[in-house]
Amino acid sequence: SLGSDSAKAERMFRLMDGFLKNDSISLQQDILRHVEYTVARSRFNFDDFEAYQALAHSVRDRLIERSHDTQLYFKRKDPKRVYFLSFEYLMGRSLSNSVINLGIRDQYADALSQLGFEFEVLAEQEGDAALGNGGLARLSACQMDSMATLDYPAWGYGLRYEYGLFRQVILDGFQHEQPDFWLNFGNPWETERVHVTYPVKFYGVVEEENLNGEKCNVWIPGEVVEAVAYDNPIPGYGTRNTITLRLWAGKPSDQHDMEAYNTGDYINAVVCRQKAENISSVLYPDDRSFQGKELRLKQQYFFVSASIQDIIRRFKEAHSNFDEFPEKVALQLNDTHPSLAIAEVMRVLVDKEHLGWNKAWDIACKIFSFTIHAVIAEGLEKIPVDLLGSLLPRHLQIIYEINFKFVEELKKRIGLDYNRLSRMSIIEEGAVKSIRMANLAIVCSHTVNGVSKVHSELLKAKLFKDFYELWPQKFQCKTNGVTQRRWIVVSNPSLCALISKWLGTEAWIRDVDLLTGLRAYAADPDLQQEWMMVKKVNKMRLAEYIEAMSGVKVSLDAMFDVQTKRIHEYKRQLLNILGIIHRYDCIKNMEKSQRSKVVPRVCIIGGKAAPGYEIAKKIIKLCHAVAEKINNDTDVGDLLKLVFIPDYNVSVAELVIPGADLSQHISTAGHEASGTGSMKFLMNGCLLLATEDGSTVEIVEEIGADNLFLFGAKIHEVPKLREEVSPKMPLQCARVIRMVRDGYFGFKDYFESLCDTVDGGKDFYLLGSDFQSYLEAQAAADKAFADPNKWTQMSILSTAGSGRFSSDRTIRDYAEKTWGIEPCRFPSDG
Ligand code: GL9
Repeated sequence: SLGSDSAKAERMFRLMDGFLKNDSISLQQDILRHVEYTVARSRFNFDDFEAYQALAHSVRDRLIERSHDTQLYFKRKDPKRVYFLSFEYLMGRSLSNSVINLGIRDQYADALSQLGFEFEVLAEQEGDAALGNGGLARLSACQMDSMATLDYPAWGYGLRYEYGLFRQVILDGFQHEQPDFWLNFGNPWETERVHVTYPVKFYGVVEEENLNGEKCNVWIPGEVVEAVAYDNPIPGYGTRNTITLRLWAGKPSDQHDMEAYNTGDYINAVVCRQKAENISSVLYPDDRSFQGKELRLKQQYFFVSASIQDIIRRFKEAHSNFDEFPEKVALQLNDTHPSLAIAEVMRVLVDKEHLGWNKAWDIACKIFSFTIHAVIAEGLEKIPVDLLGSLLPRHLQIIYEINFKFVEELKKRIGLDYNRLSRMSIIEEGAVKSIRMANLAIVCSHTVNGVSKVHSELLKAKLFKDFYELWPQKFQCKTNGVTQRRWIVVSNPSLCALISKWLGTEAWIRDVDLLTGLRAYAADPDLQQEWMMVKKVNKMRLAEYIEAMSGVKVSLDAMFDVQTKRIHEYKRQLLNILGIIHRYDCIKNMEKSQRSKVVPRVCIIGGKAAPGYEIAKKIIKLCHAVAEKINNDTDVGDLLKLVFIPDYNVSVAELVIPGADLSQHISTAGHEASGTGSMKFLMNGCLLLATEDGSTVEIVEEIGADNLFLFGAKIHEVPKLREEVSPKMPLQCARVIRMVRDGYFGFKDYFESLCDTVDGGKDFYLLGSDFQSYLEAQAAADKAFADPNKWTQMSILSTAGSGRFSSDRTIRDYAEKTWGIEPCRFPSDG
């Protein structure tokens, strides 16, 4: 009958089937409809930004439809799902990536041009979603793209910060931070799910109660904040699958309002509402340095609690027995930030589901896996016990209990080796008693992953040696990767077309190993010609940007030499700048007749310094001071330019990376866990100048040491070099530091402490001892660049060897070896 559910569904299906069409006229109508009814501008009068908004909404419609289909399909198939918990995501812009993954970029470009707009121009209207600091956060974004593309039943969970990573503004060469209120003009990509909300509790006390003769713990909170879900669709490429990144925002809890009504304090109730929203309001801009701040801990728990409630709700919709939980759920901890999830899962299973400790622990140990992104112990989070105890009293009890049982077990295994027991304990005794979040994560996780081969080895040999000896089987390696969809297809369309032309297929966009097919043509003069043309076009685009940002005109014949990443002493932007001063000094002291032999360079540096990181800020200032001197020296002209690109972020990277000839990844060996920027440059045929650190070691394995410029101390040599009482300071290095100290670039006093880090007797990051070898690598790069065919061949071989560094490979590895999940592909090819 007409009233039956299935008939209704059938009718609705027919009404909506083919509702969204992708031919040019339909797309034009669709965009205009959104101009008129969503953006509420007249279709006869709207500007580029409004056109972007309408366009974005039209794309969003298509994403929503696919995401519904995907979720319904997952629900029907009920596969094991992976839940990716990350505190940070650097998604960047969504428009181009979405239409490319949907496979309708050209159709949209055509429709827009019929309306008198240019796709590229509208795409520039979009601001970045910068809900993260750096490598770790961008990695999460790349991995989401791969999970969607490879059809894995996955969810991403995170926080919807209202203020993303600060905007970097340079005044007089100094970094200033400005708030990034990125939601100011609305965000067409997200959907607020007003009905997907969960209460998150804080503070209060734990009371023991009697439940059917059994003791149980009841947490009576002092504050409750509501978490509301914002869903961001992540479309896969070449599949209809579209997964969800669910970000939580703080919302006032109605419960609280009720209390206020009772007490009659209306004004205070309203003020409280505001306070709740603050939880998710701002991203902490300090990468890697942990300071036990209460708000940060609150954010972590807020995010974890809402996510776990959501995951358990979804599980319970289809299952009633928690024995099945590990067959249906994998929880991935992206670094220590979400590791409170362990205590939270235990709390829910024990206190709310009344499972009994051992059973609950058994389940927890089967679902968690942990990836660590740090190299040194100082990078690991420690939460002061007092702080945790006041904010989350029940969780502190649970962590103590976990630790007690773990240490008891451990004593049985290793005896009473108190040094080792105290090193491995989840609780650190000391001036400030704290919880070692990494230890908690390792104890509970079935798998602990490093992010490159050398990093994984370091974890086993140093950072977590004790744990490795106890549980060798837990430790694995998942070398990072980046998505070729964003880093070639979106950001370098001409290279994308060239690759597809020579491989005779676009299949490499999903099956990246096919890139090795380029090796066969690396010496082909025709490919080399076309390859050089593509690079030239990208350099032109970058040169225009540089001129617009800094007023510096650069020559396209020069080698574009790029170092863009967060500013850190260990990443050694200072080594780069000292090398540039040396180059400048050499040119100045050269016979005029010799200058024609110099390979011209444009040195490009970009990156943000954490607001409280003084030395990093001085490095930025030094870069500007040196640039000022060099760029205004007519004696030097086009032989050398130095530019700092302000406010480096994902969309700036999309412009910079394709235009780079050479890029620098020059961390002191043993300090970069992986590094992922290098992989993006590699994909774009940029040659690397690098130390044998992090993932570079594997890049060398893949493309061969002849195709990049390696230098510097190796990981095993570093400790010894550090021990040398007064580190070798080569004359050339001493000389350039002297120039800075003497005020050659001004700001003499200001740079003093910066110079001290190198020649103050410590030189912890070994700039001095690596200097000579750095200059040699630079000279080798110059020499190679002077031979364009040779250079181009190396460039082609770089791209050809970049396939192993696709996040598709990383994610497949995780799915098979860590999460135990399988693809679940919506049956359609559209
Ligand atoms: C990092 C490592 O330092 C990088 O070497 C690594 O490539 C990425 C991704 O695994 O993770 N760990 C870390 O804390 N950050 C990293 O980049 N920092 C930021 O994300 C700012």
